[in-house]
Amino acid sequence: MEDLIRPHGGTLAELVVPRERAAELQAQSRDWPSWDLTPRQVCDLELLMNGGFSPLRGFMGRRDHESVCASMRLTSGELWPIPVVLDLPEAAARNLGPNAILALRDTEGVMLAALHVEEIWQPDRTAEAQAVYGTTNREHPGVAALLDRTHPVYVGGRIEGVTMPTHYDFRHLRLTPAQMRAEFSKQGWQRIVAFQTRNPMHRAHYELTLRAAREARAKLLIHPSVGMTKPGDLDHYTRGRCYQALLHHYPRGSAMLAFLPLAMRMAGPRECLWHAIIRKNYGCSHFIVGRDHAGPGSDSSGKPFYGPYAAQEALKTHEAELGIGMVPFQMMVYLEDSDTYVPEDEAKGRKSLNVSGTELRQLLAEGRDIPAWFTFPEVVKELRRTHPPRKEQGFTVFFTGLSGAGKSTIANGLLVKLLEVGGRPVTLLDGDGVRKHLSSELGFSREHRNLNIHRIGYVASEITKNGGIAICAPIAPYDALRKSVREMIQPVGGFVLVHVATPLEVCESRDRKGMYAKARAGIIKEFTGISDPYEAPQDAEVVIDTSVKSPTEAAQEIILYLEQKGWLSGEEADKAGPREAEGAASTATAVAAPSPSQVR
Ligand code: PPS
Repeated sequence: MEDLIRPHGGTLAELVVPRERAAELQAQSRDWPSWDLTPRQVCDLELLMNGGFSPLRGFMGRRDHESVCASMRLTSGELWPIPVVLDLPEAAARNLGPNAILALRDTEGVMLAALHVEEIWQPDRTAEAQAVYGTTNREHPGVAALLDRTHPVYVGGRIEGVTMPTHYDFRHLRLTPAQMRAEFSKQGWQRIVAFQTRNPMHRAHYELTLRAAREARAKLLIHPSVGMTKPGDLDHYTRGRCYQALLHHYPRGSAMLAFLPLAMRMAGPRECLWHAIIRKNYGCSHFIVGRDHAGPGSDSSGKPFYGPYAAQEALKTHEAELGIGMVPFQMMVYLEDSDTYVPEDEAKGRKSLNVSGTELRQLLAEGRDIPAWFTFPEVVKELRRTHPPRKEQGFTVFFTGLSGAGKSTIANGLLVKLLEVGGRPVTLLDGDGVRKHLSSELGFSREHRNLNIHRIGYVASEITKNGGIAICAPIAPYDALRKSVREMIQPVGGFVLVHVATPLEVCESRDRKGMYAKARAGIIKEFTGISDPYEAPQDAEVVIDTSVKSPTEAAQEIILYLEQKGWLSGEEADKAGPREAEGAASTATAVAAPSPSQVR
């Protein structure tokens, strides 16, 4: 083990205490204040405890924090580019006296560590954002997390680790720095080049890592971050399966795979230094730095947050001090004429091919072929399992509109058509049905309506996530809540907002339930459209006015929209009815609202 690179600061700072001390801390913790860690904090604590963050021995105090922000150094002089701090809400911090010990617990309440509180202070998070990320623009995911999702008080102090966070998945890949070092020694590996990634790996990554290992005359450690990565990234379960599949392509005995429980900050150059330090702690002598390493891309004006090779420059500056060798790499592109991958510089003037992340998602969504030169068949197979084509994914059709606008009638028509098509389970969450079964205690204040819509959105997102079709038909008068439902559902499947925009006069003249008359008479308070607001959506995918369109036509229009966007196949849309909207305009007829029911 002596032959491996030494950890940052000289020794591995593993913070888990012996069993007897852990039992003592656990017994004493009954009298201590405690804090349930956020997912990000659990990641940071894990790397503190396992020595991945050596030489840190706890969450940073104020002077270290300020020094790291200003000069990328701890007060001890060691290079350290990213703050590792414990943020708490004011109320939780208020309970902490000087010399307090705080029990740090996971989300299930298991005590992971004791924090010996040394300092409590209110940081200037805007200044921190500027220093660490070089911007205060919230389009940067690290800045948004810091300014909007970080608590206002920081608490610094020494950690005594009680037990490591539990992981039930990929356990054999979750090696600590000491375990990784032991594994390297066992295999007789001394020169090891680490590859950091938050994405699935394709042929370009494979070629790049092979070349890097050859150049550095080193073995390869594929070391993906599986803590928190950039919002919207592919989940680590799928990535894990892809990496495992890819591993078999490397020459025997030349590559290993392990998971790094890192909560990434996407801080570009600073993050690159941090990644290198962490890999040094894991025993790696070299580190691959590609184009725009750990960068979040560009802002809304198209300006990149960091230069494409700023991270390489940053590590170059500190390479000698850190003692870890950088293996810089340009983007690899595919040359069709020679069927090879080369760095982009070498491809100048020749026809090169690439598939961007967006293009790949599009190919998967449409169920189209993914070129063999781009990735390996096993990787494609894994990606297809997670990204089935749209016609096999779940989706939600969310109706909104005034009472009596015809939402339930169209929703029922759509339900029946989709059941006729078959293939996916369909659930109708009708306004009245939901009020009866999910929200019976709620009234019609803004707060209660929002709660009601949130519940509907949650249920619909679960149905969608699991490949079903949810049809929701509440009034949903507030734009912000409709948007938050969209945000909940879109990452897990389709979301189609249908505005049933039948004019108020028509709804009132129908007055199927006699409610408008009561609302006018003041018997029903806060009635939408009469004594309560309705914010018409500007982002509806389909707009239907039932004073000029029959419910059958309306349902058919939605079916055609779903087909056009790929959520239903052409064959399914054909089964659902004629392509030409039929029938003359008619007034919607009432259909009794069924209870939320799932029908296959
Ligand atoms: S909301 O705002 O989305 O939570 O409303 P929703 O749950 O869809 O309302 C369901 C039905 O409640 C009846 N109702 C009222 N609507 C609006 N305002 C008030 N104050 C009210 N009181 C009762 C109304 O009939 C809604 O059903 P639909 O099917 O829309 O007519």
